[in-house]
Amino acid sequence: MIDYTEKIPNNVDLGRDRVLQRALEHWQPAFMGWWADMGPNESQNYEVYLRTAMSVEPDGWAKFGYVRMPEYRWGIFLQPRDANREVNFGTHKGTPAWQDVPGEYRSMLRRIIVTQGDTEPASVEQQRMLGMCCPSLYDLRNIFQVNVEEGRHLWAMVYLLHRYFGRDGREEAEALLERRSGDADNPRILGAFNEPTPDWLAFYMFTFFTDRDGKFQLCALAESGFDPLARTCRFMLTEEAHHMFVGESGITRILKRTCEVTKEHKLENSAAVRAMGVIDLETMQKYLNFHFSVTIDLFGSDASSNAASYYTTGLKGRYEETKIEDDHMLADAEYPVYEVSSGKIVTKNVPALTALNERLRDDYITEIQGGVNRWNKVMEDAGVPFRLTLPHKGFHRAIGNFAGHYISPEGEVMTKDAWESKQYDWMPSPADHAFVQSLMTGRVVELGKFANWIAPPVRGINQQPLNFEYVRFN
Ligand code: BYC
Ligand code: FE
Ligand code: FE
Repeated sequence: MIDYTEKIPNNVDLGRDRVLQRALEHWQPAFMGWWADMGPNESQNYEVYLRTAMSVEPDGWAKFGYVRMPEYRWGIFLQPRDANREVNFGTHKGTPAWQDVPGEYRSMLRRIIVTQGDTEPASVEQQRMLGMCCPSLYDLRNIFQVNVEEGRHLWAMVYLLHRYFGRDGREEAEALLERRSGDADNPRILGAFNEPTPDWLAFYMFTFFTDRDGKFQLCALAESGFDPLARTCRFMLTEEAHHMFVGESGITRILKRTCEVTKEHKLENSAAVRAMGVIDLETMQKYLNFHFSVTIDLFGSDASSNAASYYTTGLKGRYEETKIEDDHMLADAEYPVYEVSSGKIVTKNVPALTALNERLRDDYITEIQGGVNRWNKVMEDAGVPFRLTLPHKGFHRAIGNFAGHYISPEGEVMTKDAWESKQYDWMPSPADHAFVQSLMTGRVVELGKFANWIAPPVRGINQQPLNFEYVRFN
């Protein structure tokens, strides 16, 4: 008999909750089976220098030490409760925050939690082969850190399903371990989580762009009137910062290396850059275009009655809801959305309530633009004229008002044929993927060594040196 309170660090008084313990006794072995099948490939015996959340205190949520990943302690942590917290928006604004699921919103709430939960194991599945071609031990440790924490985020949602949703919650928790990223018959719920993450450039782009969708969605759910969801998401956000750091700094390091080699050898075109075994900036732009476009689809339709209901019912707020100065009801407010009309992109004001997905997407894009500006500093400092840009919001969209339209990165409305004939100027072609893959055929694991195509980071993890043994292979 496993002692789950011992095995699962938690601040939910797990030891006294018999119903929850019984539910976890069934789910935990299934999770371990899923990790063995779908977690990082061939990693079961590695000892990895990981941080583990042991409590929600500032000194407790990042304990560092060597861990075999199957023995990682996936804990259940909620931000401590504020007894005075209220529902801060929608028709229940001003009433005490719910400690239990409001019966009339049960299925809506379950669906939000399932959608959030589904993305977490999906990303682990997408990344599972990348350890085999890591550019350094430092990077290998970072991807494993991201993977175990996404596993913990799955635990966080499964806790809510088990604790608050009874039998159908348990069924949903099982289904979260059964869907598979990219599977033809039983795929993950949201589009971007069924795309392959075939190489480390894609991984860094994913953690910069797609984990940041995670941040914005978690921020919106951290405003929820359902207090256990809000507190769970608040704590998840502490881990999300590192995932986005891995992505942003990973891209920064690739750009830095490419600029160094370009300047040193006075290279004049991307073929010459590639010949030196580093990634040309045109390819960086194509990857950016792809990851940006599939990620902004994750925010849902520009006009969504689901989003309106989530808000009026008090289940899902806006980004930084309580810092916004308005009525928090959006009774008469409007918000501009784009639309394609007679071959042109036009804006149109719609009720702000239905445009909440679009608003969150816009908040997200503002933050993304800041990151792209920081990347461009690398080229500026190196004296390389190339600059990365975000494509138009309508480029390569499958969800919302732009779906079914063919928009160039500059925002022109095109015919399908014209767009398709240009798509590999804008997004990675099979040949581009093959080139990136050719740089990543084996792993770089000598202490302190980094692959040729990426610069070392500025500093190590937890003040360890760059030549620290971040992973022991055994
Ligand atoms: N792909 O009314 P609409 C993270 C569906 S990432 C496929 O606009 P709604 C992480 C939609 O479900 C954060 N289907 O949708 C990152 C709906 O289906 P039904 C994840 C899509 O509900 C990295 C229909 O289309 N968390 O944590 O307003 C690593 C109509 O759409 C997509 C959340 O997403 C799509 N992209 O908005 C690890 C938060 N988009 O009703 C982790 C919870 C829409 O026709 N989810 N559809 O069956 C939500 O709040 C909402 O479900 C969404 C969609 C914002 C995603
Ligand atoms: Fe996550
Ligand atoms: Fe994440």
